[in-house]
Amino acid sequence: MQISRPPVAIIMGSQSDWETMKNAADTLDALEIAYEARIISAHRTPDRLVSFAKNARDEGFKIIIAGAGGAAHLPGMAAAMTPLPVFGVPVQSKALSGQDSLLSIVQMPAGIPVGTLAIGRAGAVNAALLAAAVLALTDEELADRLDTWREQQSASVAEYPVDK
Ligand code: RP5
Repeated sequence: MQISRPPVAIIMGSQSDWETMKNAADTLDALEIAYEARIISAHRTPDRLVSFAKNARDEGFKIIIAGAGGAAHLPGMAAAMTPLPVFGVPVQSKALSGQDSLLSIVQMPAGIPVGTLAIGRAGAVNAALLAAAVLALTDEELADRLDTWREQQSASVAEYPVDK
């Protein structure tokens, strides 16, 4: 039987990454985009990674958001094994504040792209928004929801600062 997955997979290297990656999930929720979130460690569960990445497209996923910290090989290794777009989120590490995660994810050799976002929450939110923008190319109702989300964001920014 063919498994039908939601359009977005959010994968992360550890339970400890969920606090960051939940921001991607919350953003997808706000845009009514279905997703599946999974813990897949490039280092601790390599077989799980191979199985996931090699089958992701056939199972129906369209976009992968991959978050990891430290020696963050997960996004790059996933991208090596799937033609789906992979957006990488560097999780803020304790030792090096996420600089290690960022450099591990962003410096992919030519030929295997990972769209790399900012460290931490901003990167997770923006990965979800990029996923939404890609899916909206072929989904007019989602395009409308994304337009509304952006309009609401603009409307929420006060024009003048106030003393607090
Ligand atoms: C990475 O190591 C994970 O993505 C996580 O950010 C980091 C620490 O993992 P844990 O020791 O919390 O499992 O692989």
